[in-house]
Amino acid sequence: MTEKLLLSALQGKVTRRTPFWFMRQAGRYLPEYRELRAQKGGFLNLVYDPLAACEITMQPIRRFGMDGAILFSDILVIPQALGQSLEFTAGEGPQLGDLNIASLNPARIHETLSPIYETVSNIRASLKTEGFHHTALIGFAGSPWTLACYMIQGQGSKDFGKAKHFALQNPAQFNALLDIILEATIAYLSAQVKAGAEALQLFESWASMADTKGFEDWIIKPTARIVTALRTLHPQTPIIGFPKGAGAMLGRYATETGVQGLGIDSLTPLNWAAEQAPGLALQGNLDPWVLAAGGEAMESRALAILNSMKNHPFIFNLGHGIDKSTPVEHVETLSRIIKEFR
Ligand code: 1CP
Repeated sequence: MTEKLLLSALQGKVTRRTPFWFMRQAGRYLPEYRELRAQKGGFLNLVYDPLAACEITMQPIRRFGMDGAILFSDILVIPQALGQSLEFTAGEGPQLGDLNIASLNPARIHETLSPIYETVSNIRASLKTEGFHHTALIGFAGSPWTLACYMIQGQGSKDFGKAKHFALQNPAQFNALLDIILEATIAYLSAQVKAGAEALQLFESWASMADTKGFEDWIIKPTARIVTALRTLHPQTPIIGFPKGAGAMLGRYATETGVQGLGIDSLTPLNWAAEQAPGLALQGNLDPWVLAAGGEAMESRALAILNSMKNHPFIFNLGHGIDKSTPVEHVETLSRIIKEFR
């Protein structure tokens, strides 16, 4: 059996070659993605189409041979499955409808989400039939705080001010909302594992919006509950937490949530992160704009990352998602640099 290096790293092993994948590795920088999206008439049509979403997941794997294939979906399908309306208008990002916490129903999420489980099993089958035996299938969800930010704010935001106001002024209602999201997330991720996901990532994209107390209450505690529940249901399935912008709270996230892997953003030194996170695999952290720019700056920074982590369980990734302006050739070059590094 071919060793899946990404899973070995998440078991705490230093691997013979550094496994890699890139956040947003499927998406608009790829011409074959833009073509399929135009055909299907919109992002959510792709997400709920198990054949199209599988195809899109496979597109970057065929080109670059990553060690991780991440399910093509979005974190905002959970609010939608809970009953809040969701739209993606071209060029404008997500728009969520009015939030009525009392009407959200975690018991019914599978009615909306079952096509996504079918996508997961399709991807697992495609990886096998297309011969990508070294590639692990990564399922994912947004973490409760980040999802609550979108659900209250109704859209992306520079400060999520409305969401923070709500959290601070209505703690009981806010905690009820976190609990609902948490329950849905456990059920959703467990279903992804049953359908074939081999590792899971929790995206806490807006960790930087909390203060230190909020970080404990809204980020660490709910994440720990999700991790405990999933590790009980699926003890073999490692979980990567990615608290983007956690800063000096990274160590507490690493030691108190129970995750096996830690995603690192581009402004956090990897060596410092390793000290904060004893026993955990690290994943990161090339700036996506360094990838977009390419050239010598990209090569030297990529090699510096690889060298600094060569004796540590490590998965090469970006510090955030690939930008749509990124030339495909830069992704090719970076993939080659990582694969050839020893
Ligand atoms: O084609 C398009 O126009 C849609 C662009 C797009 C894509 C390709 C969106 C809209 N989402 C995605 C896919 C996606 N989203 C994946 C697929 C797997 C892969 O990495 O290849 C994943 C893991 C996500 C997760 C996601 N969605 C996050 C967490 C990661 C991050 O970027 O911080 C977040 C915050 C979202 C919300 C979202 N979805 C899409 C946009 C433009 C946004 C950001 C909205 C905002 O805050 O303004």
